[in-house]
Amino acid sequence: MFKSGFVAVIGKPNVGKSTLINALVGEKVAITSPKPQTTRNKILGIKNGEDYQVVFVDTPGIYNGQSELGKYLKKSTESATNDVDAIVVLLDAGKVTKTDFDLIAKQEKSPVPVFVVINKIDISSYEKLYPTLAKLNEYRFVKKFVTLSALRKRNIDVLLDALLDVLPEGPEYFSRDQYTDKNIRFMAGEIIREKALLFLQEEIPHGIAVEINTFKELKNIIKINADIICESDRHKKIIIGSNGSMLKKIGSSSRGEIEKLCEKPVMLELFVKVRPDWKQNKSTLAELGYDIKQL
Ligand SMILES: Nc1nc2c(ncn2[C@@H]2O[C@H](COP(=O)(O)OP(=O)(O)OP(=O)(O)O)[C@@H](O)[C@H]2O)c(=O)[nH]1
Ligand SMILES: [Mg+2]
Repeated sequence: MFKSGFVAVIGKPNVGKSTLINALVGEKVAITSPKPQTTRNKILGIKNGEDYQVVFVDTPGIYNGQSELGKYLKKSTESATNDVDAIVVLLDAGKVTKTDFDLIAKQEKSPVPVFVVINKIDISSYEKLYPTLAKLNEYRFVKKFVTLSALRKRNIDVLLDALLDVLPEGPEYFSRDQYTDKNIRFMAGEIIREKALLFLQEEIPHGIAVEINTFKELKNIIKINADIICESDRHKKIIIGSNGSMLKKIGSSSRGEIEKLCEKPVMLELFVKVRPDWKQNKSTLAELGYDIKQL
């Protein structure tokens, strides 16, 4: 019997949803960063086994921002739990709060099995976790609780096996050599955003977006021209850095990773542009890949 299905992974920002999906799939499907609100799109990560195909749906962290971008993120997360075969609510072992309990409680009416997964056990002790686990036990509708470390890849199989237990018999939704629904052009933009998130400090990362202007795959090289979009001249100056040092750092580390992904040399031209209202303007958002109408 061939089993398949969709599994949505939801949770607060920064709990490790993207890290977990990368670990489950065994490939880098989604970018990750120590800063919250890293993921902005629904991204599919496909895990192919001999007799199964599990399609994981990565989602933006639960967020109540009032900007048009905030509305897009919220809708993205909410729509991700429609038409799936199982839901994973992910928690950070060291930072369980009322928001997590509310999110779990909200799944009670879900028609599909709900799993609660406690991540980052590598940096938390079981003693500290006891009160949380005791409280979680009150949610009788939860199919199974799993504790794991997505980063250290501990107990990942336990979760996968539990999910396979509940998945129905089904078709191959994607070809077996495919591990994500996104193309290289999208991934390139995300990699640039990941490096910017990594190197930039404070409020700037949340105010940036990346637009790929051209992506030309030639025989021996890939030529990419991209803009980092930011909200003010002050941010632009910081992103460029003194003598262009910050932009160079973001560019060269992005280029290295895109080259690894494409197995080809990459020529990356990176610019910084100011668009003060990009988070509020629906048509700009759509151009940047955050089109609420497509959700
Ligand atoms: N120590 C530890 N860190 C982890 C673990 N899993 C994820 N992290 C770290 O937590 C941070 C956030 O991880 P992400 O995977 O980006 O979190 P996310 O839930 O996808 O975040 P958003 O996309 O912003 O909602 C990163 O710095 C990860 O390296 C883990 O098991 N242990
Ligand atoms: Mg994420």
